[in-house]
Amino acid sequence: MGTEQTFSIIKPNAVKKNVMGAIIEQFEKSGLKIAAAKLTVLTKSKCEEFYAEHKARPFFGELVSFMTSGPVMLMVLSGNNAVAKNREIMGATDPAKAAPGTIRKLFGDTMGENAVHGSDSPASAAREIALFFEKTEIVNR
Ligand code: FUP
Repeated sequence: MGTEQTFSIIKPNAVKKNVMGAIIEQFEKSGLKIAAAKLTVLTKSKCEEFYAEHKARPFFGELVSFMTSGPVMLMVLSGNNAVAKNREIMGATDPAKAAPGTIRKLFGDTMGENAVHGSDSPASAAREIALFFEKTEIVNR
C-alpha cells in the first residue's frame, strides 16, 4: 500500500485537556505527517452532515452536541497505509477496550468522548476530507 491520506479530528475533550501536541506526537511517531490542519468549532449542520451514517442511532443527538461543544482540530494525515495506520494507533472506539499505548487509551474519557476520530476506509477519508478542506489547503507530503 502506498502513500494515502486519512482524515482525523482531535475532539473537544482532548482540546480541552490541552493534549493536542501529545496526540500529534503519536501520529508523527508512527510516520504519519500532517498535510492540512484547522482549529475550529464545528457548526451543528456540518457536524450532522459529517456523522450522517449515525443519524438513526440513539446516541446521535449526544454525539453532535459533544462534537460542537468546543474547538476541534481537523487534520489531513498523510503516509503509507495512512487509514489503517491511524485506526491502529487510535485504538478501539471505547477507550476502556482500547489497547495500551493507543491514543484513545491514553487520552479518551468515555465511548462518546474518545479523544479522536479517524476515517474507517479510503472512501470515507475522501468524503470526510472534501467536507472540510479545499484541495488547495492540503500540502503534498
Ligand atoms: P469509530 O469509527 O471508532 O470512531 O466509531 P463509530 O464510527 O462506530 O462511532 C462514531 C462515534 O460515535 C464514536 F467516536 C463515538 C460515538 N459513539 C457513541 O457515542 N456510542 C456508541 O455506542 C457508538 C459510537
